[in-house]
Amino acid sequence: MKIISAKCTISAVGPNQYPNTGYPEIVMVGRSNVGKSSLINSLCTRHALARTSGQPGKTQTINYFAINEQMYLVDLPGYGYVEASKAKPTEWGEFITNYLRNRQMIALIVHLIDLRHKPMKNDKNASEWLMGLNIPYIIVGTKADKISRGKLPAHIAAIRKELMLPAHVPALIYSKETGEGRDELWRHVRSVLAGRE
Ligand SMILES: Nc1nc2c(ncn2[C@@H]2O[C@H](COP(=O)(O)OP(=O)(O)OP(=O)(O)O)[C@@H](O)[C@H]2O)c(=O)[nH]1
Ligand SMILES: [Mg+2]
Repeated sequence: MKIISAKCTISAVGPNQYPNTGYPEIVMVGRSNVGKSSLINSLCTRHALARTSGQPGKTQTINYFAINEQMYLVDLPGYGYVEASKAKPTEWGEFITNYLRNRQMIALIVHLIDLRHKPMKNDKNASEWLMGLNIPYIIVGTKADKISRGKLPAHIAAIRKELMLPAHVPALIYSKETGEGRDELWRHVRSVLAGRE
């Protein structure tokens, strides 16, 4: 994907602030610190488009990044970080569950799981809830550079099993350090967007 322009346009905490340009939205979800903001930067080959941090809880609002004036990559706050969230099943604030439940422009939910660890209870809850929304859904295993190559298939298989992913749900790997997975994820995004037209 050739990135001609990538800019942070809006930080929203409620529907009044969502954009009305009509671009489809590709949404990053996952536990705090899993690498959602880093994934947006890496997809755009920009270092500091989305703010990242070694500390969980960095992203606190729904952040829209307009790509090539044709789609948004949407960065969400993570779940599983107690101070940043209310006690929802997915441990997200209500504004996030409302966004995911009601926003018609969502074309794809990208659910990030850290490849180093088995999915936790909150990952399983989130996955089940997200699949119930009936929006195209994909798993991306992050931090692939932290796992030896030979072990990656076993880690992906463990994620598929723990989350009970149906066969039609893709599970890709990604590393922001090496860029591995970038082309494949963009290919998938493009095919999902082509299917909406
Ligand atoms: N080695 C490695 N580190 C990564 C990768 N992706 C993200 N990280 C690191 O993981 C940490 C968290 O990254 P963020 O992108 O801020 O995570 P986030 O999911 O946006 O976190 P919140 O905004 O708190 O929900 C940072 O220290 C990143 O540098 C990756 O592919 N490889
Ligand atoms: Mg973030």
